[in-house]
Amino acid sequence: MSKEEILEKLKQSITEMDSDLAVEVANVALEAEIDPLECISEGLSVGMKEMSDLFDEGEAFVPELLMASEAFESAVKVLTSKMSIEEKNSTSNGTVVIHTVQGDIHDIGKNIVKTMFIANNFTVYDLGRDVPIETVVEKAKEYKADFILGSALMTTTMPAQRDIINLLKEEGIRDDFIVMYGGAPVSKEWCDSIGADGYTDTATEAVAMAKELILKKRSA
Ligand code: B12
Repeated sequence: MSKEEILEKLKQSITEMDSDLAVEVANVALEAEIDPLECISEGLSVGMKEMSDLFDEGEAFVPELLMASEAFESAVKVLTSKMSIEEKNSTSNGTVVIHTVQGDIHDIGKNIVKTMFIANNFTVYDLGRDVPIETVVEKAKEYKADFILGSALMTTTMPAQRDIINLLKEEGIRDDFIVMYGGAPVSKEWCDSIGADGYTDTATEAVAMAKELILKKRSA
């Protein structure tokens, strides 16, 4: 199989919600020594985006989205198993505390973002979903995080993103962290209005932005 065929098959394994196929093709990709990151961003993530779009058009439903995300995670497990061995000795790009905000249990997108950060050699602490504002701030301090990453999938839970920033300000530690937010209803305008440092609507762009922001911070 050519690289293009492998990427296409990885995408297909997600849109067909087929975990067995996802694992099988991930193994083929490893054997063919195709960059695991490319497999995730140009294969699996493309499939996940297609599933999200199908949902928005009323052509796919929640159980299908969940099965697709299971296939996604099974393939990522295979793809990153080799990477972790290769990259054992390399330095972390930064420490990340990631969560889904208080009151919100949607974590499919958060898990994709987490996967991409782990795959790009960040040290990631996943606090889970429905995480109280105070816990996010406490854990960010405890882990000496460079980044606070937060996902919100409902308009009713977005205000928790603002409250986290306000709590950081109250404690006088706002500038200790790079705060990036995302999730379907979240926008750049919202993030600017609450004083977040970054917003992207895909996990791949989030990694690129994080690398840029930390470089800027370290050279400031
Ligand atoms: C799957 C789903 C569920 C699943 C969640 C399973 C799970 N483990 O996550 C279940 C069935 C449990 C569920 C429950 C509910 N849901 Co729901 N759900 C969805 C659905 C269909 C898809 C969300 C999803 O996973 N998308 C796919 C992922 C890959 O996309 P994503 O999260 O946007 O992530 C990408 C980007 O946004 C970005 N990103 C994400 N996070 C971050 C973070 C950072 C830092 C960055 C930079 C980027 C980034 O990168 C990701 C990958 O590229 C959406 C509809 C939609 N179109 O969003 C409704 C939706 C979010 N749900 C909704 C609702 C109302 C609910 C419920 C309240 C329903 C109910 N009455 O019980 C409950 C919520 C309970 C709660 N307290 O949270 C509404 C929210 C409406 C609103 N107020 O805004 C939506 C929009 C559906 C609708 N149209 O009404 N839901």
